[in-house]
Formats: sequence, structure tokens, C-alpha cells
Amino acid sequence: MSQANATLPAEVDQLLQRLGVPRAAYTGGTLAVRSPITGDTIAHLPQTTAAEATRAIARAQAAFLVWRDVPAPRRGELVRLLGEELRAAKVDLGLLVTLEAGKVPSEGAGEVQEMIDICDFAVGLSRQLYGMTIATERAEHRMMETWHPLGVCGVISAFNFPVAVWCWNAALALVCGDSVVWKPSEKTPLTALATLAIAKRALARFGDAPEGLLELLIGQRDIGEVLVDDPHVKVLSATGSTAMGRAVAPRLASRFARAILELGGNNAAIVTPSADLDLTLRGIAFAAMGTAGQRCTTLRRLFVHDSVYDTLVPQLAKVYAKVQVGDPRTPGTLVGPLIDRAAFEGMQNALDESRALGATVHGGTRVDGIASADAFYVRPALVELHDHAGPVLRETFAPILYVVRYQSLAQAIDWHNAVGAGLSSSIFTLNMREAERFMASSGSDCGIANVNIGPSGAEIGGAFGGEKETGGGRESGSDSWKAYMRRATNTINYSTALPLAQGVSFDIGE
Ligand code: UN1
Repeated sequence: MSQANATLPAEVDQLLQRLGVPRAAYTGGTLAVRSPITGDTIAHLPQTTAAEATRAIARAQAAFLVWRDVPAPRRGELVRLLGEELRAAKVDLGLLVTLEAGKVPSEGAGEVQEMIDICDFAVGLSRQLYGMTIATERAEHRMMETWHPLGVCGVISAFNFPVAVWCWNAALALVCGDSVVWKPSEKTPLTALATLAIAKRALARFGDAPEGLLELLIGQRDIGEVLVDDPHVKVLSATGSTAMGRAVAPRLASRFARAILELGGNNAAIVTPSADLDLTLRGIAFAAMGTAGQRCTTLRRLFVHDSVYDTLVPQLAKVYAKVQVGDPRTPGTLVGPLIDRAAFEGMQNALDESRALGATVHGGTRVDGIASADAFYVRPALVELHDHAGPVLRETFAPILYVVRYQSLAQAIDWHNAVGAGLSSSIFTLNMREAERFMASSGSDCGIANVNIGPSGAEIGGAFGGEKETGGGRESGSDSWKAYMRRATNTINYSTALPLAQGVSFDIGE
């Protein structure tokens, strides 16, 4: 591995050059970026100052004032070009996601595909920002809704989906007539620089987009706070921990800005007696171990019916024991590194707490010999619990799957809903009554409820997000676009009379 270690910063440099990022944007600055693959420092970015951030937001506001008057289908043309540029850069950007965030190449490329998909969706949407015509109680009147651009859209994104989440927001915001200011995770700013370089090519081809339409802020939490507090930012989409959401939401509320929050998940699946166990095993493996357990939608809790527990769980333990953990660039690797030491320590603490509760822990140990001591590789952990209690009740952003045996579906659904987060959920069953019960109003309380598919890996066409401590926001497909626009209700009187609603009379005489 030492040879790969030595060449990683050079490889990153070559990629950034190919992607069109100027060297000055990632050398000589104070923000050190490390690759979780080797632990090596791969770049030093100059950071945006608070004053520069405020100026960037002011440029975005000026851009908004121009962009809102551009017809929506024309705005869609910019997003179409962005999709084209992303297609051209897919291999390089996907690889950069691998090097900076540690994802295996198929998942790095998948993340860029998710960007392309949302661009395609948004292009269609640019001709479908529909408002309703509403029946009015008054003669010779018409009532309707119209949707208008909102303002500057702020985006705060996390390390684990360093580019796709920006694109969910930016593609919709752009067709909706908003400008976008992005503060990416300080752990993954290089992929953000590359994304902006790609977007610049789309802007150049588009021709007359206003300057400041897409802005990028590089820095830490204080720069995110500038975005949260700036009065021009009318909607802020924030992805990250529930703790971050608790800090951000009241600040936005105090100035009546809109929040789209996509916070923690503690996603579960229920395996019922009728489940197709072969499919279930594969579904669980991807959902729980994919992305090294570092997706918001990662499967973290598994409720297995007593009648299938002793068949399924030993099989799962075997898969956990043999899944290839390693450098994501090595063929066959399915589980790459944790993002950093803090993630590793958080995982070990949760496993120690589980052991103290009498749990049986399979795996979870550090895997040495892959890279230097500054890189953190772990075998995913399968934790058999006696009860739904302890660390299982909170999100630990690492590959830990807690397993609990259940007797009745009602009990499993109770446990399922007994956590703070409410993002994604699944049931594995071939029984229609069980599937429907899980998706009913008294079933899963999450924003996403699946049948015979794990909780992770959602397509962009659906609204993405969750309830309770997940924050309630919705991004990406369905009608999520409405959060990026303001709605006006218009009533038009084309009569010569002035009938008042509710039959009120207000006669001022002659
Ligand atoms: C996230 O982890 O922040 O459904 C987003 C999924 C992906 C998005 C995850 N499409 O797992």
C-alpha cells in the first residue's frame, strides 16, 4: 500500500486539474483535507472569510433578481447543460468522491449518476411548475395559484453525499428561479470545488446567466452560520446531524426563513416469517454495510421474527465475517474506510455499551494493514441484543447493525417507532397484510417506508426526507420543488359588481 499512499495526493491533483479546478483553490490555504483511504493530507484550501461569505450571498441575491424573470423552461436549459457536463465528467468526479469520501467506485459513480438523474427530473419540471385553478364562490371571478421564485437558496451538505445533495437542491432551485449558495462539509470540499468547475462549464455554454447564480463557501461552522443568518437566504437546506439541525432550525425560525432539514436517521427493517430470506439477506447486506454504514438511510436496526431468527442471523453473521473490507480502489472491496478517527471511536463506544448490556457482538474490530494508522477501517458489526434498549436507540454513524428478536408484528412496529429519528424503514415479507399494515397510518412513522427493499438507496423521483428528529424536510422528487418557491393565491374579479366572500355586506352608500 505504501506506493498507493505516496501517489494519492498526486492523483487527486491530476483529477482536479482534469476537472478544471484552478490550483490556487486547493493549495496554500489553511483548510487541510485528508483522504480517509490513507489518512494522507491531499490539499490545503483557502477558506472563505465571513466578509467574503456575505459578499457571495449579496452576489447571489443580485443574481436572483435577474434569474427570477428568466422563463422557467429557459432556466431548465441551464440544468440540462449541467446534466450534460456531469455526464462528461462522471468518471472523474466519481473517482474524486472515492478519494475524498472513501466510497467504493461503484458508489462514487452512483452518486454522480444521482446528480444526473435529478438534472433530468428538473429539466422536465421546468415546464411543469403547475398551479391550480380553484372553484370560486363568487360569480364572474376566477381564483388560481401561481408559483414564484423565492430568493437565495442556501445549501449545507454533509461528507457522506458530498455532491449529490447539492445537486438535489441546486437543480430544483435553479429551475424554480432561485440562486444557490453552498457550504459543503469541511471534510469534503474538493468534490465541491470540482462540482462548481463542472457547473461553470454549463454556465459558460448557457451564455447569459447572471454572475453569482451559483456560489461556494469553503470553511467551517462559522461560515455555515453566516449562511443561516443572512436575510437574503430565504430557504436553507441543511443535511447533517440532528444536533446540527437543533442549532440551525431556531435561527432560521427567528427570521422566518424556510428550512429543509434532512437530519439523522435510525432506520430499521422488520423481517417477518414469510420473508424471502435470500432476497432479505442481500437487501440487509447492502443497506447495513454499504457506504461503510455512513448513509443517513443506512439500516441500523433489524427486527427478526422468532421463527426465522435462527436461520437468518447466522447467515448474516457469515456475510459480516467475510465481506471484503479495504481500500475502496481494490477490486472486490465492498466496505471502505470510516471518514475519521471520531467515527471509529463513536463506533467502538457504541459496541462497548452494547457489550455492557450483554449483547453478542460479531465483528466491529479495526482492520489493520490496509493503510497507515491514520486511516480507519473496521469490520462491520452485527450486534445481537436481548432488548430494544441502549445505544440502538440513537444513530451511530458507522456500520453497526443491531438485531432484536420479536414475536408479534405489533411489538416490532412499536420498537420500530420508538426512536427519535424518522427517516427510512423497510419490511421484508411476502404477506400482503403485513406489508400493508407496515405502510398504514399506524405502521412505520418514517418519511420512507419500503417493502422487500432495504431503507437505503432511494431513487430521486420520490420525495426524500423524514419525520420527527429527521427534521421533516423533503428534497429531490415528487412535489419537493414547492419548498423552493413562494405560492400566491390570486382572485380576479371580471364582473362589474363587488360581491364579498362569505356573503359579507359592506355598503358605503352612494
Ligand atoms: C444521505 O445519506 O444523506 O437513499 C442521502 C439513499 C441516497 C441518498 C442518501 N439516495 O441512500
